[in-house]
Amino acid sequence: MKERYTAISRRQLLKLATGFGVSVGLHPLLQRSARATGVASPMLGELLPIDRYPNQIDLKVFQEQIKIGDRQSNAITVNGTVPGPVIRLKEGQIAKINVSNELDSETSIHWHGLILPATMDGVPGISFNGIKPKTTFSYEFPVNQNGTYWYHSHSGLQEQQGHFGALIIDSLQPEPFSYNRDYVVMLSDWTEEDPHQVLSNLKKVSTFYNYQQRTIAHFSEDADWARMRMDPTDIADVTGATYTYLMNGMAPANNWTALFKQGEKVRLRFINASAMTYFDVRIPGLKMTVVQADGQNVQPVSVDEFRIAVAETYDVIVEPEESKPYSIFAETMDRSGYARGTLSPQMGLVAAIPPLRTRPLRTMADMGMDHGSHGDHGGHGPKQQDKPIDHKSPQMDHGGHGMQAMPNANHAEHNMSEMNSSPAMDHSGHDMHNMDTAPAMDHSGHDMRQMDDGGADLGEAVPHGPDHHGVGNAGVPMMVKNRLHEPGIGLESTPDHKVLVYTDLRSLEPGSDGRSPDRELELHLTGNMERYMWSFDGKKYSESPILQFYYGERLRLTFVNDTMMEHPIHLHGMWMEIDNGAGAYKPRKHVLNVKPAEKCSVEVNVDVTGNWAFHCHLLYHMEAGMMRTVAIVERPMGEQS
Ligand SMILES: [Cu+2]
Repeated sequence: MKERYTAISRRQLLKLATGFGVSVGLHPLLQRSARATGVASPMLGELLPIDRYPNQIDLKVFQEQIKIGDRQSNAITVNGTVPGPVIRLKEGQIAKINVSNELDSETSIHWHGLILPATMDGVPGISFNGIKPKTTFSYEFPVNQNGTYWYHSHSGLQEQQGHFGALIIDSLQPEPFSYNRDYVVMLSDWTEEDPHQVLSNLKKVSTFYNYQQRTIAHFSEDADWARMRMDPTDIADVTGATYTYLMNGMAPANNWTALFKQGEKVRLRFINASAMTYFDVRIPGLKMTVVQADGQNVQPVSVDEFRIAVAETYDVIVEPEESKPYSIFAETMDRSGYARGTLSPQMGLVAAIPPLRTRPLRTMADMGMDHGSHGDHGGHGPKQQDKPIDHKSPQMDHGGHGMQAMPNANHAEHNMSEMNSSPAMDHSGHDMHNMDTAPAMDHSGHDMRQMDDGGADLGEAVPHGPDHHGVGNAGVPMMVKNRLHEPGIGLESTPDHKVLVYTDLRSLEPGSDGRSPDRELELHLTGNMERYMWSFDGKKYSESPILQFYYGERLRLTFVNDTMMEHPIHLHGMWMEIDNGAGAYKPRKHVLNVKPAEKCSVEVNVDVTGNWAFHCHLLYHMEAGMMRTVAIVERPMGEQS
């Protein structure tokens, strides 16, 4: 709450923090959270050196009224705060974390990005039975990695209500970069609405929160978009119409502040803990050097801006040259709002807040109509096809076929001749096993050797396969292409302003496994926006088969995004090595943002056992069914490795 930030001076805060060896929440509920150790105040955000890592950490999950911005609202807190406390662990230790559920409903904590035993991963129904009301579950796992991670509830929609926090693992070895100050910058989206109400609003009217939607009169001109059951203004399902965007739990007006002294290097650990919101992050006047992505060291890249998908983390180092305040500005991808804080030589200073940029519109490329592309390796030049669609523009007929050829769920309408002969046209019996053997899975132009170069036929469009994935999929793009080198919607045209792209990410160390993948699974990201259905391969979680990974294999997972929205795809328990052309230096990530009409691949070393969650990290997409269980099984007899 507001008073929390102003009533106690920063010096007192630091005293508190250091006095306990580990700091505690600054909440009226101090007494109960004081029992927790190994945790730091989320509001403060600063990570101070600690001399002792606790053997045990106690977390308590409450439902209570807290103040966000200037309003009281109903939240689910961890140890009394939103975000919950920053948990500090040390690489090499055994983590023991006791989570007590003070709610009336089941809860859970998933340790996002951690490689640990499946039974400790914290997903009810997959990893364990959840934490029943008024009980405590003790998580215990070895900590075999370091970097910036986070934790959150994996029960229902609790994450939207504030049930998340940062998880920082200090490195055993000296880090390959240096800094004088170290801050967590946790971004989130907050609504005073009950998240179940939000979901039910979306189910009733998928554009419920899209106040920027064109007028009906205008929209009726856009018959082709309507036929695709899509709207070019549909950038985010849930927007600033209901959300307040927070930085370390603080609304823009509360101005979360990170202090620095002139000449210092400051590490900022950005974590996107949003339920639904992508942010574009910049600090006007400062270059940011990206040193970690998803907790993994990368070869440093200097950027002016980066997009952070839901659930991703990026660590950057900045060196403010002047002793003046700088705005830390996190603008939402749909330009409907922002989270904001200040990097400042002293408390109470503010810097100019940039105006929100123009709302972007979906393009031909997002609809899979950009088949004329010839591998735009440069990554930044706006191509003609990437311009927003304007019906008066001849781009609509670009390449010589009209929109009437766009396939959609109405099979009577589409006329792609090769579909008529394909066995995959039988939509009733679509399952993963069939997909592995169906001739239709051999997408044209797909060549394993080519892909071993990094899979990166960047920008080269290939036709979408014939399978439309049934009613769970409103339409498929005609052409899909690898878009890892593209900055993403709204960031295309930024001369003299470097925006991070996935092809910039190169692991600092080469991967230890030189094997080429011996098997490929292709998964389509599917949806029917009008009905707010989201799924993989047109089947929602409740009706989908378990996805089988073979123990010991190196697997290529290929994603084809049939929808016109970005999806942050998250695999639990195993790293995804992004096939971005970096060869042995593929970056390891736990979340991959897959752009509209994109086809891209990751490689996975299947070196764990058990069952794991695999899902879109947009909370309402996951809830609507965009999730699978991955089971690690023995390779079936007779299948070649
Ligand atoms: Cu999604």
